[in-house]
Amino acid sequence: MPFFHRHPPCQSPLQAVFWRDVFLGARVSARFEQRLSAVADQVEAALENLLSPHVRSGETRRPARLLAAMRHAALGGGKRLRPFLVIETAALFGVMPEMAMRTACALEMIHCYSLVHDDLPAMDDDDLRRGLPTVHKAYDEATAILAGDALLTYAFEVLADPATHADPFLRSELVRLLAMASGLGGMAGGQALDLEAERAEKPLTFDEILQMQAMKTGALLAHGVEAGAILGRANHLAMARLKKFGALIGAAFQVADDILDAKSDAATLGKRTGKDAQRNKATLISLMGLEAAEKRRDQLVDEAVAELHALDLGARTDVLVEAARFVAGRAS
Ligand code: GRG
Repeated sequence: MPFFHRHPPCQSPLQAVFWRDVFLGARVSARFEQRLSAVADQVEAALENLLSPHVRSGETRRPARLLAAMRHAALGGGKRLRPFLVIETAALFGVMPEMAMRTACALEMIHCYSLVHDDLPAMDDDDLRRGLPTVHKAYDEATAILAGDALLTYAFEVLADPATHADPFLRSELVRLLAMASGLGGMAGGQALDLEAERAEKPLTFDEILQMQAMKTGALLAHGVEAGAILGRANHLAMARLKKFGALIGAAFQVADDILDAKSDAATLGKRTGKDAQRNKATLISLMGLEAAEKRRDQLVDEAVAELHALDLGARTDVLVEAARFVAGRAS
């Protein structure tokens, strides 16, 4: 019986519907469904704690409207895929979920900030996100900018805090690599290339699209795997394979996203769809067609899974194998 028909009592009917829609069509086991939604619940609780109204040591005040906008952005929604990758990659090396949770939350806060800023009128100008009004609609533009800024900076504060890990060198690696994944040569840089391309006369080439997508969305997903491997103190060989795995699922995620944008509807996705075609945007679909894009997505997943099998960790990698399949087959 699929998981959404026997969800735990703590889950509201609305949450059950959310998860049912998320898993529609994904070729993953009920065990994986349960694991992803259980981790999402743990991430929600940890974020709730980090974004509580209680003033922390070193702070003088938590401005109520700004905090409410940050909570709107970060709580009560999302698949929590990036934190899941941190936690499950760390688990390969015996790291308990609670030891990876702050790192996972820091990454999710960066993701949430990027969604808030991406939805702003100066960028994608969207009204709907995760089935709710976007932050600038629910509050106002200035508050949305500040909420994004504060989530971004809070992520690094959380990582740098000794509560995240006892080893200061490991913490500084987490900070450095998250900054690289989200900054100039990562997500923000990829977003800039995407915006430039929209205004350019010539459409992006195939290779340029791949590079832009690897930076804009791939880098943060790949960082989830990388951060988990760092927490697990993976050796060089395992690290290299896991980084390759992360890059491949990042690429598969983006192709899947383009396919969803072309095929799905706003009610299922909880955000506006058909944007790429409306803007005449160069995507892999516009260059290769839908069928070839679907084939490429599946190839990327197969290559990603091969990297995991080469790690030789046996059944321990099963969850990540399913995560790769889920990334490609998700319905929202
Ligand atoms: C504003 C610096 C800056 C960057 C924005 C990530 C991004 C760059 C823009 C988001 C636009 C977008 C919708 C891209 C498609 C891929 C994507 C990030 C989808 C949303 O991620 P999910 O499916 O969302 O993991 P949930 O809601 O489940 O967390």
